[in-house]
Amino acid sequence: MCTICGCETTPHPAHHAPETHTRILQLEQDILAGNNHVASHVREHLAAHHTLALNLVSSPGSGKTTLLVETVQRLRARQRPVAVIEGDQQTSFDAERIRATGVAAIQINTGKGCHLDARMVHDALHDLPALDHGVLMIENVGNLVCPSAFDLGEHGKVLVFSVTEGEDKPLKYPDMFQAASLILLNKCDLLPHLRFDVDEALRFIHQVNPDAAVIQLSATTGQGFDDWMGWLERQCTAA
Ligand SMILES: Nc1nc2c(ncn2[C@@H]2O[C@H](COP(=O)(O)OP(=O)(O)OP(=O)(O)O)[C@@H](O)[C@H]2O)c(=O)[nH]1
Ligand SMILES: [Mg+2]
Repeated sequence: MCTICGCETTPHPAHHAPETHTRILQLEQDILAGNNHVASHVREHLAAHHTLALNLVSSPGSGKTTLLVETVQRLRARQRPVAVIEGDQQTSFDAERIRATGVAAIQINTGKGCHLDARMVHDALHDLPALDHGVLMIENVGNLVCPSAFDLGEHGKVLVFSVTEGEDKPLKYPDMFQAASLILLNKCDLLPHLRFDVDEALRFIHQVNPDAAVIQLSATTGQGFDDWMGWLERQCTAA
């Protein structure tokens, strides 16, 4: 149940009297504190195995799974242990796309929920091999709002922002853009066919998150992947 956006059965605070707001805010704080507690266990497990964990967030269809399919194959070619946790409301399509590469993947279906939480990741880790000095990729549910509030025990959030979404998304969804350590500007192969101003998008990104690193790439052509893999290797070393 998500008290951040009111998905599933929880009513949104805006629809309630002030005294109810207080109660809902308390509930939100309790849920986030409980989540953070489990996230710290996940972080301990990852640290014990020197595993880098990244939480891939984006709007639906920005190219997370396409990017992951290409990325896990390149990591395997570099002898990096790698596994994927896939989050979607329904279907196991994305986990099947990952498993087709030979990489272990766990699919989590959140039903009416709009984000992964730390408990889901914690439980999925029981079904994955240990990834000593490797990488755990977590593809969150496609949603630019709620996943920003939930720590999964990851080292960082990587936001996949595709050029078909419009330059204004950093200003419309600032929480998610602020939460990201790295922003992958995806589908750059389509730029010649779109009216998307890259400079303006970069300006908006840095307006809400001045420290964000940005890599321009294409998950389908492989353009920009050397920079992305280089960034990953540096994070692995740090982890
Ligand atoms: N042209 C182009 N298309 C891309 C690129 N990356 C992904 N796509 C296409 O975008 C569509 C969505 O890609 P997915 O990888 O399924 O996106 P996703 O973010 O995993 O989607 P959800 O899991 O549903 O949120 C597919 O048709 C992909 O082929 C890219 O770099 N360039
Ligand atoms: Mg996907």
